[in-house]
Amino acid sequence: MVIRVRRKSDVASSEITPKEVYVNRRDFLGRTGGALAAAGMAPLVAEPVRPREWRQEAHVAPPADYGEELRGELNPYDDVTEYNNFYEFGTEKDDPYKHSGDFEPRPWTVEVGGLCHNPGKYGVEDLVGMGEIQDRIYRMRCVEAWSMVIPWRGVPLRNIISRLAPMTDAKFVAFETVYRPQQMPGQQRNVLQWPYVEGLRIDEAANELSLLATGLYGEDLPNQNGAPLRLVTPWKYGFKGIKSIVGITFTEEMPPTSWNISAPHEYGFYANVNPNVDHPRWSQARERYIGKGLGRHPTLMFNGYEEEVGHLYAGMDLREWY
Ligand SMILES: Nc1nc2c(c(=O)[nH]1)N[C@H]1C(S)=C(S)[C@@H](COP(=O)(O)O)O[C@H]1N2
Ligand SMILES: [Mo]
Repeated sequence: MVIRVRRKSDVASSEITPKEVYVNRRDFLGRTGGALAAAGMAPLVAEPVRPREWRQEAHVAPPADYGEELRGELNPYDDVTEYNNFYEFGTEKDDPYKHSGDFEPRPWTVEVGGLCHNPGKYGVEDLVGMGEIQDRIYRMRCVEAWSMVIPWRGVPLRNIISRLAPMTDAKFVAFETVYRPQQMPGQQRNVLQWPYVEGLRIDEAANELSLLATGLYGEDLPNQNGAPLRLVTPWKYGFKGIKSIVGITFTEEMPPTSWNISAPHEYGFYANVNPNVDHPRWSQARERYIGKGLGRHPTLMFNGYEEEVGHLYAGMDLREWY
């Protein structure tokens, strides 16, 4: 199949960002951010940075206009890295932060297979090298009705897919998380079926918004956020964003997905953010902004990214395909 790849900008963000800004940020985050966070002190980046400012500094691809009401501030680094879902490290929100320290994200190999012309085992650097690293600020919405605004760094998934060259029969792409119960204590319990698996329709994967993330806040991904490589699809509930990916497989049939296996009538394959279709046990009409008080705010269709992705679902009954 032919996937239209948008013309890439020729310059990496590190080259067009004023050097002082870039170096200071990297330097600070790299050397002191973690230490300060570990000491229980807020790192400097906790200073709210408005997406617009970040965009100018880092020349990120403009995210969707998610509207005044939802144009929140960037969540500070410690929200993004200490309030997580990553059941491989436990089911509490601070478990991944507390228990992922022994996880070794390098060296790392991703096995690509199924219906594609370029299967094989790829080092993570080789896979990521198939596209252009970009910084992108996305609003993220968890199925549990909370949200954050996160500055990701990564490669458009469409770049990688076009290089892997799916065959015409391939309709879906399946992803698999690493299975390492020795380093991932949560995998020693049967809260989910391991390894965690997810999938996208190929046209969803090739959408401009889909990102294979390698970092956040301009730094490599912390273990708790899915190092060294994880999926980011901001118009879908967070559980589609599978972490620590070791497998990418092109398939003709819709692949199984972890939360759908676990509770099929609660979690569908598509998992598009939809304020009009409630979870069987709670409403999806509103959400809590993490770190911004107790108020609830309206959830937007496709999490505010309808303009970018609405066409993918034209004619589909989104109650049936939840
Ligand atoms: N392998 C794996 N990937 C996962 C999960 C998980 O438990 N295991 N949790 C998902 C859920 S429910 C959410 S909301 C996001 C959270 O990503 P973040 O912690 O980087 O914000 O990761 C998703 N990816
Ligand atoms: Mo989630």
